Amino acid sequence: MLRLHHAPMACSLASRFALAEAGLTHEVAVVRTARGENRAEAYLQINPRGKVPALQTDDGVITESTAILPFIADLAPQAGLLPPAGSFARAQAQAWLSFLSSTVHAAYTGALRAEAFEGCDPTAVRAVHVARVGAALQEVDAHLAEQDYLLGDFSLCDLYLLVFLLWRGAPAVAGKLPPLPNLDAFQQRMLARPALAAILGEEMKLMAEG
Ligand SMILES: N[C@@H](CCC(=O)N[C@@H](CS)C(=O)NCC(=O)O)C(=O)O
Repeated sequence: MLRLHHAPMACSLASRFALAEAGLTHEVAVVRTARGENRAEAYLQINPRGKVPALQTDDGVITESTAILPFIADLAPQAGLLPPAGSFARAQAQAWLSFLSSTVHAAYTGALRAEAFEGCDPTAVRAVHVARVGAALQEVDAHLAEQDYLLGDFSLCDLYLLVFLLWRGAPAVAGKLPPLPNLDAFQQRMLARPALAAILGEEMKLMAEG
């Protein structure tokens, strides 16, 4: 049994994409962070940090995208979502997952949730972090000048990247990022994947429900 605890359009969307691309049977449990459901006792029993994603498995709960994503890839090796464990290419994949989590996601957190930085001026916090998002994405954009996907061929790293490209539409960052032509083209390539387009349709409906 695989049950993904996921908030609409949150970073957990990468895990949702990965489960679909892996072809694994799973359930999605929607956690409305906008309604505080992630702070309810029932959810804290699953992830005491009150964050999504959390993946319930037969062996227990896994938290943190950088742990969940490779776990999904390894459950479905036939899907070829990541290079084999122990290979040089796998280490490169892990480097991208770490960069996306610790640099890109962290920068977005400051940009989108500036008010959470207690004792700091939210306008200043937001400006610094929007600049960091832009710089980090420019680095990725330059990487994609020579190749279509982060590792050359499509991989799970691209699913994680896609989430952070979709976040560019958030009011706090929209129109404030530098031009990212290679990432724009990448996003279009990714959205042409039927499984991803179908999930995004569902996500839009969930977002509309609030
Ligand atoms: N390092 C964690 C970060 C998880 C995280 O920050 N999740 C956000 C959604 S993108 C969340 O659950 N926010 C709800 C909250 O903090 O109240 C991961 O990558 O899994």
